[in-house]
Amino acid sequence: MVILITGGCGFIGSNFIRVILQAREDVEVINVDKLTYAGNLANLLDVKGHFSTRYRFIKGDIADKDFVKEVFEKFDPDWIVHFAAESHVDRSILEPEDFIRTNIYGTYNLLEFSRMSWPLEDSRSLAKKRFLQISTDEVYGSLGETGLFTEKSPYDPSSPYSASKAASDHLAKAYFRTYALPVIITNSSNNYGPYQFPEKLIPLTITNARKGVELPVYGDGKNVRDWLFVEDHCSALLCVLDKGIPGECYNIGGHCEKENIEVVHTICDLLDERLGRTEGRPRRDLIKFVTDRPGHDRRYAIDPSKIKKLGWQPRVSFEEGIRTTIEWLLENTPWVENILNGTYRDYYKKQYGESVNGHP
Ligand code: NAD
Ligand code: TDX
Repeated sequence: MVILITGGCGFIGSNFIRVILQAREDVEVINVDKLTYAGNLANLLDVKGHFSTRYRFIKGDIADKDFVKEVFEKFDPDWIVHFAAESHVDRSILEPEDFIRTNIYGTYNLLEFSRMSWPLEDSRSLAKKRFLQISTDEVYGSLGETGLFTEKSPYDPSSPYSASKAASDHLAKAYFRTYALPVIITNSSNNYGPYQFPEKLIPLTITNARKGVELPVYGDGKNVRDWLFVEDHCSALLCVLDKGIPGECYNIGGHCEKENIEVVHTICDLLDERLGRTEGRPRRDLIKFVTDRPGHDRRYAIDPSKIKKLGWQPRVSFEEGIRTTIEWLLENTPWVENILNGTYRDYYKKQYGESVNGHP
């Protein structure tokens, strides 16, 4: 079984590669990643060592048609698990173009080459194929004070990021309806955990609070996100690959709504407890309320009943997950420092040499 994983050097993709290689001995992973600023080969150093016969990395851009064609011809994948994306909302507000290119056009390329390579007329062979489109709850836009997103909630994206994810989900659905491509879409809530790039709220706050640097909180800090530990997201994806029905969408979340300010307070208090106060002052003093994000969605919250019917449930509480994340970042100081000083971008040259152009 050959699985093509896109964006496997990012946060969720790298966690998922580790999980699936451990869970499934019959699986060979081809990880295709462009290594943008968010892609880090250090996220997979242990995987490269432990699973060298079943894991292969190829540097490349899903928006490059020739590259994607070459990958499909060479590896003839059974499953596509598509994580690759520009993923940060604030960046999409400043410079949307890469979001359109990667998230929409890149997804189109993968769908199109799947359509051309898979035996759409032979239902028995096709039954083994899967195209898993990893999406987000942000496509549904914002909730008011009550209610939950279900799979039937209308798409109503607010940012260039969520609009680009919504567009790619629509394409994926269209490929199921038009060509019977066995597409499944998952819409997950906010993830956190090891290997998350320190631009996102939780790792940014931990990194800054540890150093005693200002903690930016947008607006009044009362926007609500529904937090999910990354390993629970990965187990949900395994469950959907195993038991999900093509053409269906599954919302993934663990009923863990928190206001941003509560998350920041928790991190400050845990770090005070773990490291002592910074210059005698509680870390909460580092909080700075800053100008709000334009189009900032007020509240996200997932109704996960549908995926729970497949037998999935989250195992890690926020209290446990946030402690694990803090400990991981404290134990992996070089991982963070190499990102902050930019040297993480040299891993490719060190591991694969300058002569490799990245093509298979
Ligand atoms: P990330 O930004 O950490 O990683 C993205 C990865 O994709 C990087 O390794 C990057 O190099 C790669 N990539 C970007 N453009 C590419 C291209 N053109 N070709 C090949 N590779 C490319 O993102 P993440 O947080 O791990 O998110 C992964 C997926 O999950 C995304 O599709 C995102 O929309 C979705 N998602 C994320 C969250 C979350 O909370 N982080 C929640 C729900 C859904
Ligand atoms: O410095 C900050 N201060 C702050 O108040 C940052 C970076 C964020 N925030 C707020 C904005 C959001 O309300 O915290 C909340 C979380 O922000 P992000 O970590 O940027 O995540 P979000 O915008 O919710 O999107 C994330 O979850 C859904 C991922 O980045 C997306 O890829 C995913 O689809």
